[in-house]
Amino acid sequence: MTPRFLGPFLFTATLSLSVIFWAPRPSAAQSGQPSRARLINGYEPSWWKEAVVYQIYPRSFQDSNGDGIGDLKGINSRLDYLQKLGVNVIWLSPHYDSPNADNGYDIRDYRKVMTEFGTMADFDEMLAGIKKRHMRLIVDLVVNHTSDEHRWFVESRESKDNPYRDYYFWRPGKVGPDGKMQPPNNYMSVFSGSAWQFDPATNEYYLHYFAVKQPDLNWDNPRVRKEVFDIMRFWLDKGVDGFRMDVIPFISKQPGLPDLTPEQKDAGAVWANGPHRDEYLQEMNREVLSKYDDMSVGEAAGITLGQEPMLVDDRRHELNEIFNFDAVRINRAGKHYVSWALSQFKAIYTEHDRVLGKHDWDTVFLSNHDNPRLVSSFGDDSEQFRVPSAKLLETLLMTMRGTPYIYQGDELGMTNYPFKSMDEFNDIEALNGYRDEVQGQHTVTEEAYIENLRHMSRDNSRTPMQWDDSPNAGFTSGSKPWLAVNPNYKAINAAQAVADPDSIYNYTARLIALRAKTPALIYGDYKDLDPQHAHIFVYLRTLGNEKYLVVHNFSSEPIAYKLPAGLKAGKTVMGNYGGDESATATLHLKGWESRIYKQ
Ligand code: TEU
Ligand code: CA
Repeated sequence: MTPRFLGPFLFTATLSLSVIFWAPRPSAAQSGQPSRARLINGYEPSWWKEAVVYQIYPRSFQDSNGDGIGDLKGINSRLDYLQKLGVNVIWLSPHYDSPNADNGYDIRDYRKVMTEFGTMADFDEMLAGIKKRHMRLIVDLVVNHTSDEHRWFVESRESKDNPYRDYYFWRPGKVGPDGKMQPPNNYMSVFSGSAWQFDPATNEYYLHYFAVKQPDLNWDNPRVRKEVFDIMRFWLDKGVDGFRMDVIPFISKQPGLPDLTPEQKDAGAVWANGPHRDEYLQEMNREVLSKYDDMSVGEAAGITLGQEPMLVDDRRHELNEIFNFDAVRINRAGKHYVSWALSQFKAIYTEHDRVLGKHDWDTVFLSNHDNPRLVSSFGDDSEQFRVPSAKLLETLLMTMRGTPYIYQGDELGMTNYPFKSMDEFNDIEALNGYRDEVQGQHTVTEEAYIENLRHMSRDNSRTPMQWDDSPNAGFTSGSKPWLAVNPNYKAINAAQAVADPDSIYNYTARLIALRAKTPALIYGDYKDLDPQHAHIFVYLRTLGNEKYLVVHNFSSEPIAYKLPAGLKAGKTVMGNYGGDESATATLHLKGWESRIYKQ
């Protein structure tokens, strides 16, 4: 029992300790506190806060040599299309040499371009093309794990005393109650099965949070951290403007790698909270990121909203922003599709507003290469409402506080794919799950498994970009794209969209232009005006006397919506149905109608 008098001292001690622990270490730059004058609504202005990011999944963007696989020359040939849309930063999913067990997220050589994607000269030409058009490029940094074909791992598995052995996590198995050898602990891979692979070469297991061909790197080994920092400098010195960092919170493993306890249901949360996570991110910032005018966005699976400031508070010198998955994952429980209520969804943004302060910055996204299509998941991809609901969702992304992300094809309202059978899938996550759950444990029928994939599979977002109504949607001049083109490409394609002033593409371009010239939509305060309404999402963005009212009807039913608290709508700025119902307290909204007013 702690002697009583110690109590208060202990209390103040821990608080002060936590303050010391929590209090960000004033960096050199910090001594020159940014003059308040320069702050906008208390925020330090930055190009990456004002940017709109466009994510390219290179395998599916544009093929230039007819082999059915997208490539860097293909991207280069479409840069005018992106410049016209008005995006400022391109995030390129992995373009590095890889055996593609997980489509590039398994890297064999960090300084070499994937053969299918082209050459380093193609990369340099693409980068130059991006810069010439006043855009920036961030590349994907996948350093929680490598490919098992990376020379470090090839060396590491040679022998227990190989100099690269400690670049990865090797452990002896343990004898189970049935006397049989079993993995070192009960970690399960994200892609089904144990997270440990036995290697007869040295009779030990190696750790892989993802696929067997994606062994985890041991960041506790300072040589590994140095290797990573050198790789980052290699690309930054080439003129790249920053990194999207793959599962970056996972880099610090739990000491001793104990079993997950029954209470630890969410392995990701355990994997994301290792003891050295912040220390290593601060070292990365000190050694590399702080030395360039760059942008760093971390994919932060396992990090709760409450923890977000620990990674993005600019006084902690770790990352600029992270992807928190609360919103994009509202429609799933584990890997299963679930329905969701708008009030739940709205509450997430109110929480983000409450938790994140002036030294923090957020991302705003509802789609990427790991999630199903935006309009199919959060809108209504029926004939009647696909266009208005896609425009509504882009309006939401461009009027929330945080850096917005567009995933390739969202600007066209591309939809989920009508998958019918397992042979149409390519994604290792879908195929491994099928092997284990349908064929292995028979815990789910084939039809039910595919039905869930129709809603959830990552392959929904990986079908080739639909450029026009020619064969294979103009994605490839070859006969067989690596993944089938969505059969609705004749109706949904870029050529049609660019030519149609009322298209989702041109509407999104106008939204991006509005945001770029409206600081209130970037740095302004956020207030949800009707959190409990089941179908209406209405909020204010305010910066000084600049006030914008944004209202969305998240249903296909028309609604005569009376604004709360005697509020009247101001002057119409934009609306996805056109029209000009302004200076009124009641708004007659069509299905999936979205409007922006200047108050
Ligand atoms: O994704 C990590 C991650 O969160 C996903 O694995 C996700 O949990 C799952 O796919 C949901 O369906 C990153 C990359 O974005 C992903 O493409 C890679 O497969 C993964 O890491 C491993 O590198
Ligand atoms: Ca190609």
